[in-house]
Amino acid sequence: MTSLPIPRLRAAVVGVLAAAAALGAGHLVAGLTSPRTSPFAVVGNTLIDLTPEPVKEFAIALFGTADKLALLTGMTIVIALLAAVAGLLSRRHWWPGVLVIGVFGLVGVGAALARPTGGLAAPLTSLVVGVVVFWWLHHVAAVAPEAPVEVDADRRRFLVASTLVVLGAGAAGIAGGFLQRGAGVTSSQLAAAARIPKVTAPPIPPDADFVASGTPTFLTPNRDFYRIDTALVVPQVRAEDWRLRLHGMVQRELVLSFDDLLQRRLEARPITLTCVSNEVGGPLISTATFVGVPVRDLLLEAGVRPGAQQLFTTSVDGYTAGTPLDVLLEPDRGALLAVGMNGEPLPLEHGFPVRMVVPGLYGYVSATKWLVDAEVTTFGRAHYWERRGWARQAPIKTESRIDRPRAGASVPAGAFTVAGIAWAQHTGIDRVEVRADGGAWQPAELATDVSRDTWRMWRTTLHLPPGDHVVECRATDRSGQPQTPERHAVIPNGATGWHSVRFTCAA
Ligand SMILES: Nc1nc2c(c(=O)[nH]1)N[C@H]1C(S)=C(S)[C@@H](COP(=O)(O)O)O[C@H]1N2
Ligand SMILES: [Mo]
Repeated sequence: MTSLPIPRLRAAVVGVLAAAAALGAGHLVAGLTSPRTSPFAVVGNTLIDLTPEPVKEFAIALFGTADKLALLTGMTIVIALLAAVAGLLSRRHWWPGVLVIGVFGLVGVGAALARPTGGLAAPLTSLVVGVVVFWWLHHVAAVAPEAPVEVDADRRRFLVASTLVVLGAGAAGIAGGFLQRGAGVTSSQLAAAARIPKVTAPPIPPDADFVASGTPTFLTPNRDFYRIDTALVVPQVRAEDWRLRLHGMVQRELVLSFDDLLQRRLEARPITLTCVSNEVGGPLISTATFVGVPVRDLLLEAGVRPGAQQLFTTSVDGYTAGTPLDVLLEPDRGALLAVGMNGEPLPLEHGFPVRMVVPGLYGYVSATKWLVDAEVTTFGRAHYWERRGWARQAPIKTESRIDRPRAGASVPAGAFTVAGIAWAQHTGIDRVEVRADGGAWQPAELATDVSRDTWRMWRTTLHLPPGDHVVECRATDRSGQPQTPERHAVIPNGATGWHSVRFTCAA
C-alpha cells in the first residue's frame, strides 16, 4: 500500500507516545519485580556513574539536593526529543522509528546487565512495548491517499489511539510508583520501629541551639536531614531480608541478620554528618541521634588480621566506601552500624534498614547507606569516589557558617544578631569569632556543648552604621587549630575558607 507521509506533528507524537508507553510499562514491571530495574533508575544511575566528576560537582552546586529531580527532568526532555526524532524519521515507513526505539531499548537492556543488581524483566518489557506501540501507532497514524473524505475519521482514530496510549502509560507509571514505594518495605519499617530497643540517648540541653537567633535546631528532624547519594531510586530492603557479611582479613567471618544486630549492645549518640561536597556556607550538614551497634564491637568479634587497613563497605546498589580501620578501632570513636535515627528506624532515604556512621569523617568515606557487605582489606581497593578522583581518606575539616543575617538581607541599623554554626567533629569547637568589614575579630557566645562529635551553635551582637557591610566568622577547634582562611574547592577532600555574608543596615 502506498500512503502519503504522516503529517509531521502526528509523526512526532507517535514517537513520543511510544517512548512514554515503553517507560510506563517498564516502571510497572519494575514495581512488580525490583524497583532498581526501572528504566528511569537504570538510565539515570548509569548517567550518574558515567558523568565526569566536574559536571557532577557542578550539578550538586547548582541544584543541591534537588539534583535528582533535575536529572530526571533533563532525562525526560532528552528522551522525548529523541523519540520525536524517531517518529519524524518514520513518516513513510514504520521501520526507521522501530529501529531507533529498538536500539535505545537494547542500550537500556545493556545498561541493566552492567549494573550490580541486574534484572531484565523491566528493560525487556520496555523494549517490546516501545517497539509494538510505535508500530501500531504508526499504522493508525497513516493517511489513506485515495480517500480525502476520511481525513476526519483518520484524525479521530489517531486521537482515540493516542489517548489510550497516554492513559495506559500514565496508569502503568503511577501503579509502578505505588508498587515500588509499597514493596513491603514500609511495613517492614513499621515492624522495625517496634523491635528496635529504646536506648536512652544523652538528653539534648534546651540551650544547645540558638533557634530564636537564627540557627538550625540542634537535632535536625529526619525529613529535613540533608540527603546525598547516587541512588536515583531509593533502594528497598526489608529488614527481614537484610544480611550483612563481615569478611575478608578476619579470623571469623560474620553473617548478621537485623535481629542479630538488635540483640547486641546498642548505643545512642548524637552525630553531625557532613558531606565533602558542602561548599563554604553550604547546607549539606545535619545532626541526628543515631542508635546502633558499635562497629568496633563487631570488628573485635570477627578478629581483624594483621596488615588490614580499611573496612570496605558496599551498599545494596553497588555504592562503596572505604574507612580506615585504625579510626574504626579507636576505643572512643563511636562509629556505629546505625538502625535508628532520632527515635525512629532509619528513613528509606537515609539507608533503611542499616547504615554506617563515623563521627569525624565525611560521609563519602564512612556513611554507607543500605549497607550489605563489609570487607576487611588493605588500601589496595579503591572506593566509589576514590576511583573518581576524590581523596582516599577524608577527615572533616574545621568550618563555620553564618545563618543570620542572610546574604542580601536588610537589618535595622544599631544592634543586631549574627548567628550560625561551627563544626570540627570528633575534636570539638573551642571558639568562634566574628568580624565586620575586615575589622577586629570579636568572640561569639557558644551554645551549650553537647558532644565533640556534633556541631556547635554560636551568636553575637554587632552594632553597625547604616550602609552595606560584610560579616565573616572563623572557628578554632579544641586542638587549637584555627579554621584556615585559604579557599579550597570541595574536591578532593573538602572545602575550606571563611564564610562571609554581605548585607545592608537600614538607615
Ligand atoms: N549507598 C550509599 N551510601 C552513601 C552514599 C551513596 O551515594 N550511596 N553517599 C554518601 C555521602 S557522599 C554522604 S555525604 C552521606 C549522606 O548521608 P545522608 O543522605 O543520610 O545525609 O551518605 C553516604 N552514603
Ligand atoms: Mo557526601
